[in-house]
Amino acid sequence: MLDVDVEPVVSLARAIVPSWARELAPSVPESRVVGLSDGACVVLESSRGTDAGVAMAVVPCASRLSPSSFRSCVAEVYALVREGLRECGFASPVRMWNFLPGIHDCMGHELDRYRVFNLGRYDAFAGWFGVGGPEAIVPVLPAASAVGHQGDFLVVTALGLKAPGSPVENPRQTPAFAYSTAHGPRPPCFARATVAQLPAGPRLLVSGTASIRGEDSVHAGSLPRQLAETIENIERLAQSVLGQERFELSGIESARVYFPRSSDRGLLASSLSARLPQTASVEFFPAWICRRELLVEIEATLAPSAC
Ligand code: 3EB
Repeated sequence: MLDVDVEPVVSLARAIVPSWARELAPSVPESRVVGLSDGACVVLESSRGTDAGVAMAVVPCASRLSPSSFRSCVAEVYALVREGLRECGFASPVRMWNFLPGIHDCMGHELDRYRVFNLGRYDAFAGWFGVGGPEAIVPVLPAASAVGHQGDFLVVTALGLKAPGSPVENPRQTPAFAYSTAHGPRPPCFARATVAQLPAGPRLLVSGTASIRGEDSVHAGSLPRQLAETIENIERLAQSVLGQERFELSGIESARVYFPRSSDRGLLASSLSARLPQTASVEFFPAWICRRELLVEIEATLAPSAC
């Protein structure tokens, strides 16, 4: 049984996995509480379906942890989520969602909580895939989103399948795992997208995508230009998929739009209804983006176009 105080946090955390992913793993969740090495505790939940599993870790009060404790907490949580997927029988993470408390809070010299998160996530991936550094990590990186929310808890969730996806990078952007130290001492470990075999067929799972060219944020202060840049990034990424299937913007089935300024919602909704297919289900999700200047981040799932 879960502590009564933890239950509301866990129910909030469940909404972080988009409905398309939750529907792939509809079983009643199994939960347990595990202690972390620095005294924090984590609620682990897993659910499964015939083709996929979802694992979720929630760390209540994670915003109270010191930088070194938060770093080791993230690394341990990643290991536990991976173990959760293995136990479900779906060991390959293809898509992850990370929700951080106080994402922009300063935790030390040039280190905000997102950068400390990246240190812990890097430790975890280096541990999962050997000590070979980025070369060993890259072929198996899942697609991801990492945003900031209002709560004080950390949530890390993963969608797992039997087989790994095929990672895709965007020629307009530096791969995130190859960012320079201008964006933190360790880079964010995720693929720009991955092609995963879902029960409905192959799907391009596009990571959170923002107005970044190379590794630099562009169009600071202009939502319309950031939105145009973001869509262009998704379009070029879709066109970069090698292999049997072809992907284009018109194949978007679902999208989630993260935005930090609530007053932008109307403009986002009207601009996107003109750019995205009418059949796409689009969810607007208030959240902070990992860099303060970014005003929008969009993730999406795409079906291949008929060829
Ligand atoms: C970026 O570098 C900034 O850290 O997992 C998008 C998707 C972003 C995932 C992550 C960060 C992450 O593209 C936004």
